[in-house]
Amino acid sequence: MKLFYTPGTGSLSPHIALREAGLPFQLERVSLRTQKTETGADFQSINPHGYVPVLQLDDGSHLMEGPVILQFIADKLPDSGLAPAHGTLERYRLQEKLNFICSELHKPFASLVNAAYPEEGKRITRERLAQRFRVLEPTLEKSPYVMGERFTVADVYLFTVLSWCGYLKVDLEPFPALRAFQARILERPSVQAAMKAEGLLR
Ligand SMILES: N[C@@H](CCC(=O)N[C@@H](CS)C(=O)NCC(=O)O)C(=O)O
Repeated sequence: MKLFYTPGTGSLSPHIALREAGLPFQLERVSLRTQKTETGADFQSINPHGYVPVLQLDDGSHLMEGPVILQFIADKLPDSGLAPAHGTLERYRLQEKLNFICSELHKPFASLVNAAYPEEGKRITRERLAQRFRVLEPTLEKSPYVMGERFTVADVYLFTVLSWCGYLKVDLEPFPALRAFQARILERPSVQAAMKAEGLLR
């Protein structure tokens, strides 16, 4: 498998998941600006939407959309516990969390990185994110992970999204449980290794 990634973006979550699962994989860096990969490939021919992550499977086909890629990786190694078994209510709970993180947290951040987006719009986005965090906070006060006592791919996704808060001026100060969660996930060897490989940590 090969992960097309851009350092520090949403592709960090499948990158961490691949390391958590201990699966063999290659990385190919993508410039979102030029839409070229590090080998000179035209990224639009890999994902016509032009966004990461993309996972290239061993048959050469490409899998898109972060929450789906995360579940695919987890299912490669069911014993890892990175996702509950298919068909269980817990699996739907995981999908509920992944969908929430993707649509209610990840996507709003896109407006904060868009230089053309008006400041008033960015202020409203930051307020909306704070509303979402207020609801998430009690969950992480009670339990170490998004799904409770068990570490899953939802945690690597939430960790990745929260890592953008600092430089995009989304205030996590009022959310100590979210900050403790970040610190807890950052300690994992898979997270350290992925962040080092992406040049985000020394
Ligand atoms: N729906 C996609 C969205 C992925 C996404 O927004 N990726 C960002 C990086 S975090 C990106 O590549 N943006 C560049 C672009 O949209 O042109 C997913 O869930 O994987």
